[in-house]
Amino acid sequence: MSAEPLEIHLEERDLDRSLREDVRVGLTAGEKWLPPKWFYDARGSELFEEITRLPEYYPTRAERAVIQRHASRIAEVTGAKTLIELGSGSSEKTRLLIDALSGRGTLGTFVPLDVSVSALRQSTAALAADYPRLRVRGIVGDFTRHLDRLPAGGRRLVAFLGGTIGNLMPDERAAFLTAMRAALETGDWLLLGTDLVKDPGIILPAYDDAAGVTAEFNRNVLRVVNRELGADFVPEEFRHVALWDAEREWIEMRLRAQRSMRVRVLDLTVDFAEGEELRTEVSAKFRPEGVATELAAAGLTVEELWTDPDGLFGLTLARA
Ligand code: AVJ
Repeated sequence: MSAEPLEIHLEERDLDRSLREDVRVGLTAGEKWLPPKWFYDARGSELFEEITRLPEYYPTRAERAVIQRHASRIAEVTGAKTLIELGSGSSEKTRLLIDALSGRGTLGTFVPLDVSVSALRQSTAALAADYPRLRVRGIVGDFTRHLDRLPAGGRRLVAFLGGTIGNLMPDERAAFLTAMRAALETGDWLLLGTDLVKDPGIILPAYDDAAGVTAEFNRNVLRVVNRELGADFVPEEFRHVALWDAEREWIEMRLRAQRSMRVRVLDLTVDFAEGEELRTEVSAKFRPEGVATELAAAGLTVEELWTDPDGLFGLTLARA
């Protein structure tokens, strides 16, 4: 089967409207910020794929190792007929789940959901080619807004991998998990990947690699704003900064203005003092007991919580 046409729940003009809103709110705030979802245009999605192959970026390899080890158990416990993946990107690691669920003969449909049309086009075409008997229904959407549009019925397993949940702020995370529970039927499953708290000496290089790929990924958000909204950021004049917040146990990525700058965007004039920083991402790290508490607070029951052999990354299977 070839992939079905993408179902679009985020039209160009919704995207444009929410980017404008985010830019207006974030760049006029006392401490300037932009949400991380705007990294992922075609170039940003490619840069992220490149990050996943860097020696310093352990999360992707660690998560793949946990999934590999427990995929057959996940297939056995869930018996899922429909696998939904939120923020699916390339869906590379998800192939392990597709293989395990297909091996048990239960899986009929795979539904990747992502904001990036380019990433979805590629992943759905590749999956449809490699899994001719699988129905592949890509959805262009935002996992913080479109959980009510997921296909209904039939023993569903929702995978939210990569530690992407860590990109939500704590209040957004709680709202997301509650919305997730509401979107599921009792008996459906959630498979959640979370990066774990560990020595910052391991975490920091993952967000500040020697080859400078993460720095380019970070600056890409300025290129997106320039292109989409006609802004005049000079990305090269911003330095990539990654820092570990020990209290909140999260990584922040920021862009530091190397000189004072005036940027025009929309009808705004945005001034940066020399050294002023724009926060572009929070990537929270978790403790296993914290994951369980947050899931329980949303009405989800933990069935299993696994980590990779090095204890770097967590994978939780929870039941609605
Ligand atoms: C894919 C969102 C989980 O937070 O680690 C990689 C994105 N940012 N390097 C992460 C990211 C900087 C990544 N997530």
